[in-house]
Amino acid sequence: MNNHSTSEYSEAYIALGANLGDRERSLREALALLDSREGIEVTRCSRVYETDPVGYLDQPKFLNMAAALRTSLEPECLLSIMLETENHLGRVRHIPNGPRTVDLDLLWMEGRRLDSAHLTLPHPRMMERAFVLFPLNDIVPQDETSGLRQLVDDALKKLDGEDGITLWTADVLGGGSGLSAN
Ligand code: PH2
Ligand code: MG
Ligand code: MG
Repeated sequence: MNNHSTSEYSEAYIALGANLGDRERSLREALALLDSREGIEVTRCSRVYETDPVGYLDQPKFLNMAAALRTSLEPECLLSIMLETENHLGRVRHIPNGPRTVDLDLLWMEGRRLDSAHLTLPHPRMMERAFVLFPLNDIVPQDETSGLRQLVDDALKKLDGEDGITLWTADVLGGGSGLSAN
């Protein structure tokens, strides 16, 4: 029985990016690894976009996507599992903002605000980046209650256009059947 209005679970939104190696496979594996962890369930995935690099320009194009997670973990704990997942998939940090097999960024957790040494929520730059906003726009429901829908709508209006972003695939997991047990 559970008559409480608050849940022990939160909905978290993450951004995924990859621009080295088999990019699509890295995204898929990152999602499967996250989903396999205790306290994390991947509930929705955006389409995948191919995007021109932003910031540090002399690097290959990215594949970017976003996912919604249902999690019982606190933000810092979720973040450390995301970093473990990056490391597991062979990410080596050479150049800040440079090429990577997979980059996982925690964007939003039900409007929670946090400013610690390792983590700032909401993610400070997410609303300026088309490669984050387009994927998010795919998966934030119209009736999302923590304010993210409104933020995404407002930010999309301020964007210059669709420069540097093309749709890569509508279904990175293949067949739309979700994540298979592994
Ligand atoms: N990530 C960065 C810097 N630049 N550009 C694109 N297109 N996609 C990214 O994911 C990306 C970037 C830092 O994490
Ligand atoms: Mg990033
Ligand atoms: Mg990152």
